[in-house]
Amino acid sequence: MEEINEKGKEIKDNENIQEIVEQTIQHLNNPVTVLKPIVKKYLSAVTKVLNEGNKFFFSDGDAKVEIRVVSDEIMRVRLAPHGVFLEEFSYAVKNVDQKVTTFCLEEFEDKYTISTNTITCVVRKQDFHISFVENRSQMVMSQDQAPMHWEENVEFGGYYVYATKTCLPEENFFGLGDKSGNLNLRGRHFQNWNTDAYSFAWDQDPLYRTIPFYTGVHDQSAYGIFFDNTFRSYFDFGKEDVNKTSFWADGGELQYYYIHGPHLMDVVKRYQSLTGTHPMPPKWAIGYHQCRWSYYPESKVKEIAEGFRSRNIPCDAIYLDIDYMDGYRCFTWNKKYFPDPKRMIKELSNIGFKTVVMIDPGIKVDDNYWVFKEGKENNYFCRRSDDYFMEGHVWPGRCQFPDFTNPTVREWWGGLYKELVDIGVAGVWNDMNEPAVFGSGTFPNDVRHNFDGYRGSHRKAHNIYGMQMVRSTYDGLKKLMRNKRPFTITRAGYAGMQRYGCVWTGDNVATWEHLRIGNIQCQRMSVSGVPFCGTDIGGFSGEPDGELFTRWIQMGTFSPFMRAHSAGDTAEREPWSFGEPFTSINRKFIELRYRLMPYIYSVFWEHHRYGFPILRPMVMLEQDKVSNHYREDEFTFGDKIMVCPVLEQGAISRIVYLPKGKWYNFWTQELLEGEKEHHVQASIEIMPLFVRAGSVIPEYPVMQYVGEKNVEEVLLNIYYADYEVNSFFFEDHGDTFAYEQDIYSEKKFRVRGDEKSLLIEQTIDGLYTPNYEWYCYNITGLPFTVKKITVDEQELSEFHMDLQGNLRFKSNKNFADIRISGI
Ligand code: MIG
Repeated sequence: MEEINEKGKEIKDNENIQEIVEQTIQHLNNPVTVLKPIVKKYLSAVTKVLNEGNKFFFSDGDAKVEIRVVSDEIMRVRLAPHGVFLEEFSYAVKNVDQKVTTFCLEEFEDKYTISTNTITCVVRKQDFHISFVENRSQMVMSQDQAPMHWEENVEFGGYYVYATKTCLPEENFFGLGDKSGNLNLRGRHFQNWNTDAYSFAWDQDPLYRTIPFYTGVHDQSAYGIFFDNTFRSYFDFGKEDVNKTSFWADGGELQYYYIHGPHLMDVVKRYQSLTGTHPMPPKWAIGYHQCRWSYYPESKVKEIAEGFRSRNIPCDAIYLDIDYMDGYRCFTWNKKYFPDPKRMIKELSNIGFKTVVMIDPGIKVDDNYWVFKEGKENNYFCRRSDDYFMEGHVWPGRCQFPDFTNPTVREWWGGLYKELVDIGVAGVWNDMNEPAVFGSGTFPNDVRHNFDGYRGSHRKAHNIYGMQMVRSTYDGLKKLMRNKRPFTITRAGYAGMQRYGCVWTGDNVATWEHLRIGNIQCQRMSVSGVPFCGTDIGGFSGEPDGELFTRWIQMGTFSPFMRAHSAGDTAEREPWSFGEPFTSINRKFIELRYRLMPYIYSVFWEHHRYGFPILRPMVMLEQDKVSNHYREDEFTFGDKIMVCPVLEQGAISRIVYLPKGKWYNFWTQELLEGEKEHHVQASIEIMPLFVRAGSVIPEYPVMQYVGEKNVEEVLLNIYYADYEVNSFFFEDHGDTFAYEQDIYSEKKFRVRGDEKSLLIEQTIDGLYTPNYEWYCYNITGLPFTVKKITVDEQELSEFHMDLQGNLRFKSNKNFADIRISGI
């Protein structure tokens, strides 16, 4: 039999023995080195198959493989090296079993097949190779290059587990969440181990989060693999060997989901159906936020808040970083800086500011500190394998750390927010939850975790720790705030984290390169199931100049999470810190964010309800063109607005590629053809933006914060197209969970134009009625002179063309169809 050693090269049995002998000799000479077995065991021929409902068990006599039909398009593969599967448990997956229409097992001479309506899983008898085939085209989407394999872990028990798939010559890869290099992952190797990566660099790996989900695109078709394993994991996309895509982990089960496309969008939506979507955020959370390490004392916080109001720059939230606490003790206040936090928060709220505070996992070892005392008495802190507490130094000094993988601890921690909620804190920011420890970086491997009753060392719990912390925060706030939507932000996380909070990309740097990195990171997070993401606008460390800051504000206007943040040792970093012309440009873009609020909010709904990503990179818009697999600058926000951030110092124009269809230049209203590149204006007042022809973009009046004004009429910006386009417009309370009971208004617009007319149809769903009565229309690009407008068959007498040549009129918001006809 042939074996494959660590480096993936094939070796014969006797060579293998030779290596073991050599290692043993080395070990005897130097007993300090750990003897690590190098023998990988591979599945051999299939000898048996058994079926139980939607699960199929294949065996080679010893090892077992379970293939489970999750839905018509998703199947799950699990490996048990000696036939015993681990108990079913996942922090990431909400529903393993979805709706399947039919499936069946068939046996052939050389293989077994399990088919649904859409896909077929093929298990080759002779060598246990598993592949997935699309029924319609008979195309092999993903196939084993070697049988699944494993290696015993003599130190901790369990196995190192490996899967190796074929990497096709023209195949490209996307996803994996938190990576800082090119969007396309092909030719690179990655590792997942949540890491506090202060001032991380281009392509530095690993970073803060673990999302072991990737998508592959070849032959114009896409599929995804979700390797649900919380141990340190690795991915190799044709780097080690151009013909192989591999993923493996330092422990746990080899368990992965094959997720079918054929469109990338379908893969991502199906991945979200497994791991969940982001709940609707409170509307203020998608406004502009101002943060710094740290604004203190109280007078400084107020000066900043008032600074926004006096300059008429919209802002919804101000953040308190660690210095608001008493000696960095979580859930306490430094009374010298903040003598009466309740009053301050109230005063901030009077001028439209929400207060968000930071909470870290490290709890100061201090017997006079109630949080420490409660945690200690109840045995809530993590312990080492020899039973001593896990201790490490963080901001407060010597600390112990709650075991957030214990449901009782999560419940306790969630309740600790009571006082903060009572005094009016609106959101919580969880930092340092990789977990980060000064000096050592993180916990040692032997720390024990409850792991929701399934037990594990830190090797297994490390990558999940941050997500369980923000989960506890989110659930706690949700209870304390009754029916109000919590706002939480986390630095670390794992697949499924989107159910509990939004994320920022961590400690970036004020450089042009980091603007580019951030642009890619947000897009990548978006196609990895974590769409509510943003960068520290301006860069956390280092000093941006006015130009860089303004370019970052422009890009940030189209980051799902829009927050400026900076380290304490840098110069002031508010939108007005750089003088003119920057202040005015920054104001104009932040205002644009608020004007587009109803559109942005609707895109969040499309994500929450239907699983669409918020940012969509070019490859997702046009995966059939291989050149798009390498485009990573431009993306759409939702499916209507194309965003082309300016990433170069001194740029006054740039080349943009527009996908299929027709697009209006947002600034000039010029109509441009898609499927080609254009050279467009991009001086400092402009970041190129394009609107898909046929779109309806709802707009609110500029507000200084969400809810400042009653919306009296909604402006509908409609862009003529000579084809049909659908648009969404979602509204609801903006801060409650009533949408779960259908208390919302979901409008669909269908716009269809021809040479002489434009038809706009509206359907309305849901049980919520907005307060305003009127829509105003701003119709761009009509190719004819308007003769007549009818609203639900009634002729409208008042309409006019404005200075830009746009058609303007008003109607009742409940119209069903509007016909504009011309000559
Ligand atoms: O060790 O709380 O990424 O956003 O301002 C640094 C202080 C701790 C790291 C976070 C950053 C935050 C800072 N924190």
